[in-house]
Amino acid sequence: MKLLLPPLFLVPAAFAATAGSFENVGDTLVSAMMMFLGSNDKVYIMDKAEGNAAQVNGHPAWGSVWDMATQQTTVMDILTNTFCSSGLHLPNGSFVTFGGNGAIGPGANLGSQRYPDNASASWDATYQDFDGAKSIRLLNPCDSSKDFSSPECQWFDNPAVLSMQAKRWYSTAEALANGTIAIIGGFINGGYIARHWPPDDPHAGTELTYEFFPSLSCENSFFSFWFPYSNIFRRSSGQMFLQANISTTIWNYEANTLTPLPDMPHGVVRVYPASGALAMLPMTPANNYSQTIIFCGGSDMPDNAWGNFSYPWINTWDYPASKDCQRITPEPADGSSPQYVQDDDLLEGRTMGQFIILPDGKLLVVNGGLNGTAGFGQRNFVTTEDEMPFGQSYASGPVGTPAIYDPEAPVGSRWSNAGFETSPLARLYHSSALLLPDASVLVAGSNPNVDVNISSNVLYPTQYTAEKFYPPYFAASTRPALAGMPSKLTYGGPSFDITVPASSYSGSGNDAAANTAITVIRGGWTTHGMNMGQRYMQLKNTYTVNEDGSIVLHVAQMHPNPNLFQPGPAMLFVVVNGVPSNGTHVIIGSGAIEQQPTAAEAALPDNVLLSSAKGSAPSSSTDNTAAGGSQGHSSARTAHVALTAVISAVGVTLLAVGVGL
Ligand SMILES: *[C@@H]1O[C@H](CO)[C@@H](O)[C@H](O)[C@H]1NC(C)=O
Ligand SMILES: *[C@@H]1O[C@H](CO)[C@@H](O)[C@H](O)[C@H]1NC(C)=O
Ligand SMILES: *[C@@H]1O[C@H](CO)[C@@H](O)[C@H](O)[C@H]1NC(C)=O
Ligand SMILES: *[C@@H]1O[C@H](CO)[C@@H](O)[C@H](O)[C@H]1NC(C)=O
Ligand SMILES: *[C@@H]1O[C@H](CO)[C@@H](O)[C@H](O)[C@H]1NC(C)=O
Ligand SMILES: *[C@@H]1O[C@H](CO)[C@@H](O)[C@H](O)[C@H]1NC(C)=O
Ligand SMILES: *[C@@H]1O[C@H](CO)[C@@H](O)[C@H](O)[C@H]1NC(C)=O
Ligand SMILES: *[C@@H]1O[C@H](CO)[C@@H](O)[C@H](O)[C@H]1NC(C)=O
Ligand SMILES: *[C@@H]1O[C@H](CO)[C@@H](O)[C@H](O)[C@H]1NC(C)=O
Ligand SMILES: [Cu+2]
Repeated sequence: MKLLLPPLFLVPAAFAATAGSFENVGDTLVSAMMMFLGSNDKVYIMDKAEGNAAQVNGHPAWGSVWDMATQQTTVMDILTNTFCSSGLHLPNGSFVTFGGNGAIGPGANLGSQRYPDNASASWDATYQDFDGAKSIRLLNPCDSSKDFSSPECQWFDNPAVLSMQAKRWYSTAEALANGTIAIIGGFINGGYIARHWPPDDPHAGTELTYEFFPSLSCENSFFSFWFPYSNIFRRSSGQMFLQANISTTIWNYEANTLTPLPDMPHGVVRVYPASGALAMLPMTPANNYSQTIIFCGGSDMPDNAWGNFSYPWINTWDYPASKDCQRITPEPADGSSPQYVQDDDLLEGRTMGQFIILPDGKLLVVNGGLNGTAGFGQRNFVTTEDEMPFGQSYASGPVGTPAIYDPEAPVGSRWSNAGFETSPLARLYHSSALLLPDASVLVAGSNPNVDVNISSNVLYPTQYTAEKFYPPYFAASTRPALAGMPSKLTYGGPSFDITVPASSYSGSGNDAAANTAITVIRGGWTTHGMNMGQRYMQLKNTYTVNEDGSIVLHVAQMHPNPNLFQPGPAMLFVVVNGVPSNGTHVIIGSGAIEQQPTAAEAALPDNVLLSSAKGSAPSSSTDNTAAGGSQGHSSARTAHVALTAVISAVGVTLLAVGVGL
């Protein structure tokens, strides 16, 4: 039977991508506490072991995979409890996750079958999860050419075969330049904060060692305790930048030395459970690939409020989260001592905000709450279980409006949320976000509940709905479509060409060429407001504008220092007039865990402009400074300017940054 519908219903509204809006993009089946982009078409999702309705192999699922094209989700079996693990990419594009909680059953009670002498056999009969505290779980992402149900596409998770030396819950993972992963700290059994409590507890409930994957060598640190989910970035010199509580330190793990840097200003804590947003700002030719870290939000609760390890000693949900933002460059190029620099305040206070670096070099902050902190509990020090006003949540006031930060804009005008929709969904504790290849941002999860709670009277339920947020560049009518995108990038070495057809931009070819950036983004492995491994590097380029209006971009490989952008998977974007192409999946480096081959940067050919380029005013073919007036506004849009002017000097300077400090 043929149905006659009014014309309104014939307009295809599905997959409409309106700039500044949210769109529901499916049910994640498990709550998306952790996510990563596997290949270019699938996002892998992990929850804690809990009573999700979705079943796999006869038990509730806590793993799933979301397909970008169909927006359909499939459950995946994971053996061990992934609750608050850490994770990272490997050089070959695989991903690995570390640690988690013990085997738990309904209500997060410890498993019904316990083998105290054998953690790897500890198991719960209802949820059928094994102890995940020492787990190492590996996933080799399969693209659509493979049969997804085959074992090679599934999680490898077998504690009897592969596990860490120590129990690590809320550990941090950061890669070394050869692709080895350092797995750092973590709680032993969990708590609200790491604290010497009772005061004679020698290690504040935390694991004092760090270890490496895949070697599994385990080392003693000299820290008195590790903060859960410490904020850690590897620096260009190869040492680690470490920030926790209000302390900041450079950790040279090879020499086992600490070099203290200034404390975080205004007493704002950014690490879990204060959970400020943090990211390394784009490394660009214009900033000479310097590494600057930004922290925004978190909490400046007074010391007593953080409680006694078990739970907070105030009603956190009444305590406003911080608006404060700070930047720090751990290795200033001029050799000066690193200092925190006050940045523009967030538009509103946020705990559990999360930075997603966009292809155009701006940063989106999503998720989080106006008051309180991360974490959940059945009570706190002053409130009993039935008096918790926001259920089990230690935060309140979900912030559903994203905001965008332009690191190149003048101080005082870096933040904006103009035209952004407010999501009706609370994204509080255990929510996550990730950049997708279409340059939208996937936002999912939220579950400030000890076990699944979707009852009608819970304010912040276990959230299964995923949304896409469409950044402002979705207003463009045309997205660049490219030819010649590579699938691998090397550290230095021969340049390559990418062709932008005339149909991929509007306006003058010369202007478009001058206003193009080639950017490499690693979205990272996301949980708890962090994207472990998130990086952005703009490649140097020059260009030739052809008669037919097509633009050939002559593109340099990655900066030759693998410490800046460790080996492994990433997305390559071309951003023309501020509008990104779709991202292409690329592997940075050799694909193996080894000292990465590096080469000198190749010289790029001079720019060739066209006097009669499509729609263009006549322009000298040697005029390399055509767009110089816009320098300093957006790195992705204008960084080529610095490059074309100092093309021969830059390589030397960059190498000096890499090894000189
Ligand atoms: C990727 O590397 C890891 C670590 O070396 C290895 O265990 C895994 O099997 C590799 N994946 C593939 C598909 O070769
Ligand atoms: C611990 O449990 C694992 C998994 O069931 C088993 O393979 C292993 O033999 C056990 N080890 C000991 C010492 O009992
Ligand atoms: C953070 O450091 C301060 C100053 O050393 C200390 O008093 C406080 O207890 C620490 N906070 C936490 C949450 O450990
Ligand atoms: C980058 O290096 C160039 C060349 O040495 C120098 O002129 C420029 O000031 C540097 N830029 C920054 C942001 O440090
Ligand atoms: C924290 O304080 C509460 C209330 O006094 C107490 O029940 C709990 O055992 C304490 N936790 C620790 C680790 O001392
Ligand atoms: C869900 O949360 C509500 C509101 O806090 C509470 O009354 C209810 O008992 C919870 N249900 C479960 C299954 O925990
Ligand atoms: C957040 O805290 C402020 C200050 O205590 C309070 O006025 C406000 O009502 C709180 N917001 C929510 C959603 O509870
Ligand atoms: C970008 O990818 C989307 C699918 O996610 C596709 O519909 C679109 O056509 C692609 N655009 C270009 C310019 O390749
Ligand atoms: C990777 O680098 C670390 C630190 O320099 C070193 O300990 C390790 O042996 C290296 N691994 C490989 C496979 O080169
Ligand atoms: Cu958590």
